[in-house]
Amino acid sequence: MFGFVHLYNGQEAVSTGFIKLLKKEDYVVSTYRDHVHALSKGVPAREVMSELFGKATGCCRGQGGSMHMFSKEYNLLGGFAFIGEGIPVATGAAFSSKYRREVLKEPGADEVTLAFFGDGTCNNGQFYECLNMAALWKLPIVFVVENNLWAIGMSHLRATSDPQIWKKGPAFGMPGVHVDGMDVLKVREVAKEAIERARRGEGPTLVECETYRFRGHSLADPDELRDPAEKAHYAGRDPITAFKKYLFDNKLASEQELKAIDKKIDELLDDAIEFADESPLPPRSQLLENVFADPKGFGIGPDGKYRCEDPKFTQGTAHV
Ligand SMILES: Cc1ncc(C[n+]2csc(CCOP(=O)(O)OP(=O)(O)O)c2C)c(N)n1
Ligand SMILES: [Mg+2]
Repeated sequence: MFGFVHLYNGQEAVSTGFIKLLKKEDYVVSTYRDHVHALSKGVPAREVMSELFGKATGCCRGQGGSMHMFSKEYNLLGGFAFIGEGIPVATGAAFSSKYRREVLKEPGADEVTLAFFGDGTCNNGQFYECLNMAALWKLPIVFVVENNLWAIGMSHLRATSDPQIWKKGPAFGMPGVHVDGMDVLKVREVAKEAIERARRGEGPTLVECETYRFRGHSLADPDELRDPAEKAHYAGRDPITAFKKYLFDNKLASEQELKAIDKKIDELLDDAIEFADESPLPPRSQLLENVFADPKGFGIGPDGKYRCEDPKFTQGTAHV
């Protein structure tokens, strides 16, 4: 993948450690590094790959692209390119669960919402506004900060008054936890406690996961600003390699078993790529669907033709 695709390599333990504990009905809100969150939540690889290819078979029918994965079926509420934008959406989802449970008396409404975002985003106002509301109303939400130490080319240490993000939780009256975000079992332990707490109705938690991105900010970034020694240090802590070692050391899996899993993954990927490659592009008539409540009257209709006969819509003036 080339261009504005923001890879997640190095951060996998965060998505896996948290999302694999969820029920299908629980909500996940992510950023532009959303491909892995989508896969962890259960969105089929074919749909994720097709969305990356901009094809009609993608989870957003090709209209979202890499930064806007969304799935109603799996309660994945995005995929947001604007940083911080997903945090209020997640807070709203958590509010709706609480409202349905406590006001509308829907017994099954015990969903938990996870909001994933980066260290740089913690300097945005929406983060603080939402911590306040979530603590005030004891919302069933976990704020998961993926602190990879960088916001594009800005070092976290140079950009924030207090780099210990977890401390901002107690300032709003909620627990704040720091965890090694490159150790999937440690992440899972912290995640379990925070998710259960939210489900019990005891309110939100802020979790800071210390991690690192192995690639540039996006694949359009030549990644020349970070110190090679820093990159090498974190490469040595690769969460996947570390977990593999844990499995061997504790005799939980054999080399052969892991090779079989690798083979399965390769097959799954090949299938997803082939599927995406062969899928059709979205038709032109889809352009304004899901953008406005009623796309009629904008002059874009069935492919290649104007749907609306009214001259005011066909003379090049937008009447919105
Ligand atoms: C509201 C807004 N302002 C600025 C940008 C440009 N921008 C894109 S990514 C980014 C840095 C985000 O860093 P961080 O939150 O640490 O996430 P990471 O990329 O490290 O996962 C910025 C400033 C944006 N996308 N949205
Ligand atoms: Mg960052």
